[in-house]
Amino acid sequence: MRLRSSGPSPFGRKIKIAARHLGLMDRIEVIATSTEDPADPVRSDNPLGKIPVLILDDGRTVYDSRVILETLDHMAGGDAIIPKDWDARLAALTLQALADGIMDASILVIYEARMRPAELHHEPWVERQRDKIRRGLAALQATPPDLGKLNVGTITTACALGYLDFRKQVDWRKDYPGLIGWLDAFRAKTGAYDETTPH
Ligand SMILES: N[C@@H](CCC(=O)N[C@@H](CS)C(=O)NCC(=O)O)C(=O)O
Repeated sequence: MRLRSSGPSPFGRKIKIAARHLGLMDRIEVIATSTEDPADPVRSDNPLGKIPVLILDDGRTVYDSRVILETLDHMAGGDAIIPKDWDARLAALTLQALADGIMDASILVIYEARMRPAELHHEPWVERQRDKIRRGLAALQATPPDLGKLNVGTITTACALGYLDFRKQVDWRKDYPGLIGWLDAFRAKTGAYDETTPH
């Protein structure tokens, strides 16, 4: 299989952590992808032009990160990173939605600076995105996710914190210190987090 992704992509990191954790990474070749290059083939694999995209051995293309994780869970026999038990499943999927939302807002903060001319930069809109990040982090700190068995929710939460460490949209370590121990505990559970740190 081939995975279109980039080193810094937090959504791509979800896939890399999950694939390593499930022992599937040796079946995946990572193809460096630039979503900003109009000539990059990613746009023919995913009309949205977004990464990650997983290209299966039979040629089917799978996106977005949630569906790819669903696919990896299926390949690992099911109940691997997406719990079968309904209550646990609901909690994991909702946590994934929250952490994905933090990453969406975090990416928009970066894109505002990178993609829009400085004279069009609109600070209230950026603050609105930062507020989403802060509310998300506050919710996570208030009820730290259970780390018993890694799942799509906890993997995505770790990626969200890692992306904020990398791009520094907010200083979560100062403002939400209760999450520092959580991330350390996640890292202790799987080497895949440190192996996929963006540089
Ligand atoms: N919902 C998507 C979000 C993916 C996403 O936003 N990826 C970013 C890079 S981390 C991207 O491709 N951005 C390019 C663009 O929005 O055009 C997922 O879960 O995979």
